[in-house]
Amino acid sequence: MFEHRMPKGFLWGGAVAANQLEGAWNADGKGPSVIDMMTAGDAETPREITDGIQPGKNYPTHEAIDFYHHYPEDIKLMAEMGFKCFRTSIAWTRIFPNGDEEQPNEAGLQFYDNLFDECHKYGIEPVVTLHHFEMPWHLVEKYGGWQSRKVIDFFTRFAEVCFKRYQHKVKYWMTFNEIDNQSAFNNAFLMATNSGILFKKGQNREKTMYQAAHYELVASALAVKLGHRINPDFKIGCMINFASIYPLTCNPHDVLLAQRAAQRRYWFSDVHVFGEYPKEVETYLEQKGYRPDITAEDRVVLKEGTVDYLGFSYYNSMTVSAEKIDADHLTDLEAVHAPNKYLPKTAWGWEIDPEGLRYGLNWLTDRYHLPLFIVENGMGAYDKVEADGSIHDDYRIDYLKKHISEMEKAVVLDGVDLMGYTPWGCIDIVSAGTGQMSKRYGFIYVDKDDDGNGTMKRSRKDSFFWYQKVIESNGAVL
Ligand code: P53
Repeated sequence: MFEHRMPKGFLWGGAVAANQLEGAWNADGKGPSVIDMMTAGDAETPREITDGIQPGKNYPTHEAIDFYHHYPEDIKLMAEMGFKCFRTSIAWTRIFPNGDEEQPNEAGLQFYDNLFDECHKYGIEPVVTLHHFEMPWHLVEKYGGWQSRKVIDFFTRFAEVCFKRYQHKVKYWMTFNEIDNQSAFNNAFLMATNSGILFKKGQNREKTMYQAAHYELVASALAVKLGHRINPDFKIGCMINFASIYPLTCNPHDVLLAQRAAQRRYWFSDVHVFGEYPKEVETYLEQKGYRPDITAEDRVVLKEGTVDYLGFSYYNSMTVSAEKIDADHLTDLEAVHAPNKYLPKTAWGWEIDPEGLRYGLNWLTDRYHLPLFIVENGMGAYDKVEADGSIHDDYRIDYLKKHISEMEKAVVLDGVDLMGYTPWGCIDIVSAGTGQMSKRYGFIYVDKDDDGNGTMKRSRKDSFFWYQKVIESNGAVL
């Protein structure tokens, strides 16, 4: 046991992304985004990315939970839980429906004014991601997504409009959500959501990924510079999908591979934080003969636009084995993933590892020496509604309790500088990975099923009342 001292002003809250909850996918001038082209899948079936909207198919983001029209009610429920902050994203396509316009769409800007005002009514601080799997479809089609350097200009224009418009309403920003997902460059879903890239047959996926990621990193650095000029009080972070990486055994082959896997996955945040590419990646690109378009001017921009904090999601750890592929032959991280026999799994096969969060908080602190922000954590689960309407989600409470406890040890016992904690999907939303409604993360239940049926009625799960006490006690009562 340890004396409980979470810092005053710790940002307890919850997180979502525009595309997964707003719905209203073509309302008030909004254009379609890449994820609006994705059908619903399930635990076994991947989402299909269709070329344009096809009649008769189920596109779950189109309506989602219709937060666009329900936000006053939903923010009120979050306030009832005691939220200090609310993380969401600004859908690029509400502001620039095609992405390459000169002038923004006023109706889209007005929506986020209303939303942020609603948050402030309850003393809830908005935490805003600019790029969360929502690239305008037009940019995907016309420019090949982030394969084109031109997209840097479109994105920075979008960022500038948002920074100027909301400079007195939003202080905490993040540029790119989970930018490192694309280290798994063979995964079509992750390449589409991260970078708006649909591969052509025979295309070198790895090479393409390094180029696109470079343009994103430059765009992010330019946005950081712009943001700080507009309001020096802004805190602008990067955002990575973090998994603690473990060697399967203490065989040095496994240990070396684990180190290499971390180098291949965390170089994105190295560039965000240090403003330069790590040696290992430069050397790898050289060896592969990829020679991405990285100009001397880009390198200056990267140095000038380093981030203020590091935001990350934490769902699981990742164990790697060198049995088939060793450190010198590593390309795709998914190919070296090995099951960890010490860890239980969710119904979707995600390994549950609370201590990995404490390990990760320390690891990231050692590597980056920056304030950290846990902007996603949680477990997808099927919920059962009882006859009286109650939902006894003790499995969710158990998962979160264990993770918060490890988080608190990292802060109190290990001295980690942590800004806040926003568990994922604080209200039930569309799953990004599967497109399901039934993969639920929320404290707030939404009555809607995978086929789109339901009343959309919101209700409080047991975890709602539990999290309310956690926040009220600043994390002392778990
Ligand atoms: P879902 C995996 C696959 C897709 C998105 O994921 C992911 C991950 C994380 O390992 O990233 C984040 O909905 C993402 C959210 C997403 C959340 O994880 O597939 O930032 O948009 O909803 C949870 O269960």
